[in-house]
Amino acid sequence: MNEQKRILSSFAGVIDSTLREGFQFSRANFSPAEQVEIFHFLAGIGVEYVEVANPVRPEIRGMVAALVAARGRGRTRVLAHIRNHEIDVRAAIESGVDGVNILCTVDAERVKAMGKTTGDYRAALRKNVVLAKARGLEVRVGVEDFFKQPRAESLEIYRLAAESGADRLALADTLGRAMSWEVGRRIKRLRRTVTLPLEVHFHNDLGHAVSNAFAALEAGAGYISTSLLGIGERTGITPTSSLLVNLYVLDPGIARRYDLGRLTEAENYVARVCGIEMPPNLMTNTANGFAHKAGIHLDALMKFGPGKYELLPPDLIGNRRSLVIDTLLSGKTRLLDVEKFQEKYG
Ligand code: HCA
Ligand code: CU
Repeated sequence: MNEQKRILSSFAGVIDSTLREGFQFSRANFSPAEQVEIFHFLAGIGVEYVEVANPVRPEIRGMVAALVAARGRGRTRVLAHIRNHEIDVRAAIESGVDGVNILCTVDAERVKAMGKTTGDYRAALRKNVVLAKARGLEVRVGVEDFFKQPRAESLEIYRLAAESGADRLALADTLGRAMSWEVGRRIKRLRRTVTLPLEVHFHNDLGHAVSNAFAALEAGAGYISTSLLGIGERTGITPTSSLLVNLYVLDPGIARRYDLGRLTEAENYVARVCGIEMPPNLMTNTANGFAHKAGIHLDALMKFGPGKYELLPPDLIGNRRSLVIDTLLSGKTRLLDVEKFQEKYG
């Protein structure tokens, strides 16, 4: 099997965390109505899961309840992101979410600061997974900062989680420091001992959040954690639009599974409510995602059509093309040419 086929056969779904990781973006202060609106965008796109913050916090509880109500009978399931604490599991059960994403640490210092031994922490995990499963929740168990933690400790968490009935395991590149070759190597190795579906979460501090997601898929991970615009702590994570557009480029059939046409509106909405400009490096940017300016580009577009310099038709993701003329760089292309072009290609 080649890389492309391997990626497509491992890909299992999107776990969008705009309402959890994205909420941790310095400029995100979503109101309850905005949260529900974001949920509707995500459900409209068709992501499999929406991750929300921890309902153990009273200020979060109402928001989670509103999102559970918004979910209705749709296919998008709601997951609460919680710690390995029984009170968190109980709050999640009460909140009506479909599942829990339990985040574990294997950092001895962090466990000690909780006043626990590693043994206590592991025993709690076993109990928490069993409790959540007994109450009908889907359970994911993840390890924070996986790439810098002792391998044996993470494996022990995964082993325990699997044995206790977890449905999915996860690893996070919390500091965004993993290189794609390391991601591929570590996940392939992990797949030899771990059989449950794997979810991955990559931060973008070094600019690898998208390519690491694909290295992970190629190595056998199934679920990718994303957020609209890629917002999150610091520089954020893999953008939902980038993940889906990449999948589309690998296999246009992905457009039957997700409504890609809503990506532009969804990401522009999130930018607006965060009070920020759209990032210029996303294809969902309406000013430049499909803007053609250099003479060579414009000229080729006029002669051969948009395919020469567009990976995909802009309207596929709900965006539009713009032709930038009358600049120092735009060469011979004139308004008349643009009008003719538009008549032909829209
Ligand atoms: C954080 C936690 C997390 C958790 C990811 C996950 C991370 O630091 O806020 O549960 O998969 O990056 O480790 O977002
Ligand atoms: Cu994170």
